[in-house]
Amino acid sequence: MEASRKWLVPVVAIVVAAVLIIVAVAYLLLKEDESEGSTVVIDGSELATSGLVDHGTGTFSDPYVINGLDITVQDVETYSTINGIVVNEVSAHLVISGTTIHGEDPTPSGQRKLGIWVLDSSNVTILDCMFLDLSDGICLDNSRDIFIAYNTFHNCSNGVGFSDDEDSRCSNVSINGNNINSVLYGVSCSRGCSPLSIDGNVFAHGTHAFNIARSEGVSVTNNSASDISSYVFSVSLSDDVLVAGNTVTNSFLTGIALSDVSFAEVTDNLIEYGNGISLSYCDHVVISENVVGHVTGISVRDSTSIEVTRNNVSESSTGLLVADSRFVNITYCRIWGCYVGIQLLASENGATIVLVHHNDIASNDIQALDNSDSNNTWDDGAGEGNYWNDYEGVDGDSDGIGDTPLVIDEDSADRYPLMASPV
Ligand SMILES: [Ca+2]
Ligand SMILES: [Ca+2]
Repeated sequence: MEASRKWLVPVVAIVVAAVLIIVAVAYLLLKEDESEGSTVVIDGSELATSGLVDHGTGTFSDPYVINGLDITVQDVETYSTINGIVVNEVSAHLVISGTTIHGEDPTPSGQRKLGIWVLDSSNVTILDCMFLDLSDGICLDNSRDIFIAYNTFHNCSNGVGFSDDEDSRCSNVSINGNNINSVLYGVSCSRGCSPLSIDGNVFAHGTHAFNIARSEGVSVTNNSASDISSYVFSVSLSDDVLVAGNTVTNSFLTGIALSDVSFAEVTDNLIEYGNGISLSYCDHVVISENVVGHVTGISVRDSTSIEVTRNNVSESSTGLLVADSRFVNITYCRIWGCYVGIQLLASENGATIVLVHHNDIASNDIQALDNSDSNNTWDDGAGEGNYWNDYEGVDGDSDGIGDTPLVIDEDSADRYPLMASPV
């Protein structure tokens, strides 16, 4: 009896071990099947009981918090898109924080690795996370009320991407205070997000800081970008756009490019080098209080109703270029040390109706060019023009206005050159 019991112990152990292995394998297979290529699935209907929530009740004041995950997005060859985390149909208030998601460098061809895919969800905050070596750090798909703050993105195609799906629309997204480096696009939104706020982010060593299209209510404020190799801030096909308080350094193409944008304000930006600010096919835009220089300072093409005021443009090939545009006012700008100061250009069928007055135009190799017959006016229509530091006339009656016009060419002149700078 004693001997047969001893003999049973290893047999029972082997059977138990075998059962455990079978259960574990079945669990893993089942889990992989459920996740459809995602490492962690956060489904709205099962969020509270998922075991992922650290604390919280899912309300605005006490959101569900998922904290401190460390995820490597695994290769699953049968799937073309693989997610670290998918947030699906979540509407309860949710915070994902302190989580690191790694991809692979380079991403294997034919695969798309997303750090967090937010799908058909709202009230999601992604805070203080790290996204490394991914296709998209975060991909937003048909979601709203999303707050993305204080995260780090490194070596991704898109830091924050938005789905390209034709039916995907996002709204009320804020991207604030993130550190985004070595990415193709810091933020990429081609299908539209209204409104969208991008504030206080640091972009470095990328191809583009962001590219936003088809959006209404875009606010781009207080960001800094350095060592960006192509267009830095680009907004197109959008309405109601504010670009303010941004800094671009050591980037050699266009700093701020607006194309097909209506009702915009570009103000108080500092752009060293490159084509500072470029507008094409825009209307109702104010460009004010910017400091730009070194290739083309500010260019306005094929646009209508544009105010260019109180900008400081220096040491550019062309300081300020206005081409084929109508109803443009250039006032109170300082344009100095450029090859061409102000150039007004009209192609064969393009009317250029520009008012230029109260500017300080100084020490440019060619102070002004105007090929548009007499469609433009180099004064305010009320007896005051611009200050030109090379004006050689005199002010005999001491009214502050030169007594002879400053001649630009045979059909263009400043009739009332100012004797002192108005800015
Ligand atoms: Ca002319
Ligand atoms: Ca006078």
